[in-house]
Amino acid sequence: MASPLDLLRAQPPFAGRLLPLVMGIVNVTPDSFSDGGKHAGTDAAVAHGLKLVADGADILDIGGESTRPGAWPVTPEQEQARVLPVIRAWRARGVTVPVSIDTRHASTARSALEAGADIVNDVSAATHDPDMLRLCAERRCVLILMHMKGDPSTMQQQPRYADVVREVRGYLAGRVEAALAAGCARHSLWLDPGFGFGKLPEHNFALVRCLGELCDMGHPVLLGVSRKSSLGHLTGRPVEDREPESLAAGLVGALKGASVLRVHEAGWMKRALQVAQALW
Ligand code: PMM
Repeated sequence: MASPLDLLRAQPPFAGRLLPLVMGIVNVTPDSFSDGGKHAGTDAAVAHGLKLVADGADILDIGGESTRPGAWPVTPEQEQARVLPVIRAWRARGVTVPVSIDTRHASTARSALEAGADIVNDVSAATHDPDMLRLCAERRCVLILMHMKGDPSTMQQQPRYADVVREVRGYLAGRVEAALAAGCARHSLWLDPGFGFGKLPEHNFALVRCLGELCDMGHPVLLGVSRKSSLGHLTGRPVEDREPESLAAGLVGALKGASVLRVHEAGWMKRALQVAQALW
């Protein structure tokens, strides 16, 4: 099984950096904003992950708690009951791609890593649970540190920034320092501007436009634009009809230097990247 870091290093060159990896999303939740309820049962979630891998996903990201604006938290127990059987089933069925656990709870991250996950994707940048950094340091796993202003229940209530790019960059630099102080290895920290998390469309677009400034921090940068409402804001399309928007935004992210694209339609993103790479 290739480690996430080996996968990143083995990517072909693209636009002055490397072609991004594609992370396919499996939300085992009744209420995620983009695909809520579609893969809420274990069997449906297992099957969806297998399809994403068959479509070419390089990584699977599984989450059991919705972080859509206004969402209320779930308990770690509820979250684990949703995600652990799915991760175990993927491994039992021979899935070899790295699995990322999208959680803010250290207990969920720990049990997911034991069940076969490799990466911790924490939308709170390990601020929600005081045990998260220590756990990731001990397990030497990749940790994704994402910027979010506030928390999901309040984050879209009039977010304000003087300079969003500077603020997000400064915040992520601080979280990198905290993770290093807790014993995490520098190369295992991936950064994410948190598209849609406590940001207006203009903030999200500025962060993609200036993604190079985050990439220059020396860590792989993950971008999650797929089906997000700022894209719908541009074209007026509802969430279930935003694939062209998602592919276009993903490609811009790739050209700006993203190392990982978190998407719902992994096969379509892979095909778009293949063409972009051939023509570039
Ligand atoms: N977006 C969502 C959930 N988890 N994790 C990271 N690292 N980055 C994101 O942009 C992100 C995330 C919400 O989107 P979804 O409901 O479509 O999964």
